[in-house]
Amino acid sequence: MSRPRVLQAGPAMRALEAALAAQFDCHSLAKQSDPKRFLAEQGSTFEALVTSGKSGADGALMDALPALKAITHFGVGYDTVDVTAAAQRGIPVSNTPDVLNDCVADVAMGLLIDAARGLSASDRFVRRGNWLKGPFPLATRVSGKKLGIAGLGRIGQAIAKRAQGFDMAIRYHSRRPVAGISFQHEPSLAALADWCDFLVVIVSGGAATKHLVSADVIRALGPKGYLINVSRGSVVDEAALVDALVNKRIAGAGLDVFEDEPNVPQALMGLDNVVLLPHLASGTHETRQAMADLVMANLHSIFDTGKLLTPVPAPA
Ligand code: NAP
Ligand code: 8YV
Repeated sequence: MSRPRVLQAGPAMRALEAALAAQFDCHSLAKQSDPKRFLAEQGSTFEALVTSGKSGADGALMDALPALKAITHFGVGYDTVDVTAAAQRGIPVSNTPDVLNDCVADVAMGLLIDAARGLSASDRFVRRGNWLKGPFPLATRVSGKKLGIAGLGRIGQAIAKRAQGFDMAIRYHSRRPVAGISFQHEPSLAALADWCDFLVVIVSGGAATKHLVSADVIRALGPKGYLINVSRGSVVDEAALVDALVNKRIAGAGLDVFEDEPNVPQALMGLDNVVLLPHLASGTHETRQAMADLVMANLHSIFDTGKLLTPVPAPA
């Protein structure tokens, strides 16, 4: 029996590419010398598309793949997949939820502690030989402080669990209160920013959350507040954040994501009040392998049962 034909939209981790090649008749669109011509000649033969945050999938690509039974997305945040276009064409979409909660929450706490205690900045201080000239300046305490979480979903709850170990008081913002959660729900993100010492952002990306962390929210955080963003760069008004960091109108920030990755605003490069990470929160061998396994499991499920294992919700 011939193996189902699967199209890979862009590059993927080596282990996923190997599994795709071994288990399906898989072809990479990015590796074609003329992707448009390739789609015109062979697009109708593909039954599944594998994509990622970087490659995404728009309606035009879906139109070029008329036999598509599913889109499987490597990553939980699927904001670069046009889910409305997929729903209109009856194509289900899967993502990779839950398997990355722990690693992303670990990095959120790591960024928070680094931003407050200046770990990265003090490492630079030692390497520059500055310790020989005097002590590193005092920093900000983390334990027992007030934590605001924007987005108390799967990862937000894993962050809250860790923060409880640091005796932090926790409140959260989302559109709806989460059932069965005792932390106080705050309907206004600006009010949450005003209350907390640390605001961790872990909402979903996309049009609905674009610049949710606005200049007003950053203002409400104030000169003693820290912003930690592990969700998507689009969620924060980056120009307003850069302005606040440069002019010390917030105490600091820890950022894993940016509006125009991998481009990071030049104005942040020389600042010690911001920790800059290259979108690595899920980037451990164990978690990325679990994400790849879930992509493969979704593909087998759609071909064996006609259903995805971890479908994303239908667009509103
Ligand atoms: P999730 O379980 O779906 O949680 C998303 C949360 O965002 C929910 O609490 C949701 O609550 C809230 N939310 C959504 N739209 C909102 C809006 N307009 N205003 C306020 N709150 C809103 O998702 P998850 O698995 O925790 O993942 C969250 C996001 O983290 C992903 O979508 C992805 O973008 C990002 N992420 C980043 C990395 C990284 O490497 N840095 C890794 C993994 C995930 P309501 O629906 O009630 O509003
Ligand atoms: C990955 C992510 O870095 O899952 C997500 O939403 O942002 C990260 O886990 C990304 O998906 C890899 O393409």
